[in-house]
Amino acid sequence: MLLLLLLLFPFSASAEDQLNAGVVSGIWYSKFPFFAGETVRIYTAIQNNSGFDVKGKVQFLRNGESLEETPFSALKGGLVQVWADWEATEGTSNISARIVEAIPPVPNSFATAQHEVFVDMDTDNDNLGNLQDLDDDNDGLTDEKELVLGTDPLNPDTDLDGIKDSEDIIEEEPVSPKTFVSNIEAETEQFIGSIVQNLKEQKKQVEERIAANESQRPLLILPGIPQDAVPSRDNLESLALAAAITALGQWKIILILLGGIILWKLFFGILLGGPRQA
Ligand SMILES: [Ca+2]
Ligand SMILES: [Ca+2]
Ligand SMILES: [Ca+2]
Ligand SMILES: [Ca+2]
Repeated sequence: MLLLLLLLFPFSASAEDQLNAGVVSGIWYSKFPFFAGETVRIYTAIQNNSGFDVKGKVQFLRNGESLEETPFSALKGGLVQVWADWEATEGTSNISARIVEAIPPVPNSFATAQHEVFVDMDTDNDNLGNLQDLDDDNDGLTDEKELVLGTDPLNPDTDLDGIKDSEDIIEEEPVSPKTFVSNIEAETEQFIGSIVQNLKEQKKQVEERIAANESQRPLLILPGIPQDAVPSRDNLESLALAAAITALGQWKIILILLGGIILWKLFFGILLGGPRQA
């Protein structure tokens, strides 16, 4: 590593009035890639090619804001690593390290190293950032499918019922046109069958009711009346009249009617006083 850092060292000679020391051309991390929320260590190194020992601090910055200041002491001719820890945030960050408060002072042109890094989220912690991961929440449904279904691609259990999204969603098998037609036919057949069954039941009930009426007819038979002449059980007035006619006989009716006429004539004759004499 040290040899590599020496190769990276940005300067081998400098003007006599400048201190020949500074950060190497680079920033590196304790792991890569890393994801948002993870704590990573940011490294840089200071090469001191001067004839003096150099002390000071390295200020680590993210997007121009200070993260940490780390003291260092670089012996003449030596190389030291300096680091700071950073809890990575999502997005693009410009990480830089610069020597401050150095004794003796380090030229500004040698004092700074920087690196731009993009930090992705890894929602399901499978070491594959969400940009590359097809199933960010590892619930068995791809992000694309979740967008169609309306579930949350960053939450394996969108409705918080303890069942992951892929098991909550029952995927319907696509229905072929042939199956679709068969289903329609079966449903139509079932519908017509239920209508026919219903009509059969109604017919049976009507027949039972007729049979019940037939069985009750003997109860209504009156003297002299043929069974066929009984119009219905409910028509009691007709039954009573028919029974009376049969019981008296037609000749008795005629006699009664004649008697009635005679009585009528007699009654009106007395009442009116008979024919008047002149
Ligand atoms: Ca992932
Ligand atoms: Ca998913
Ligand atoms: Ca989900
Ligand atoms: Ca669920």
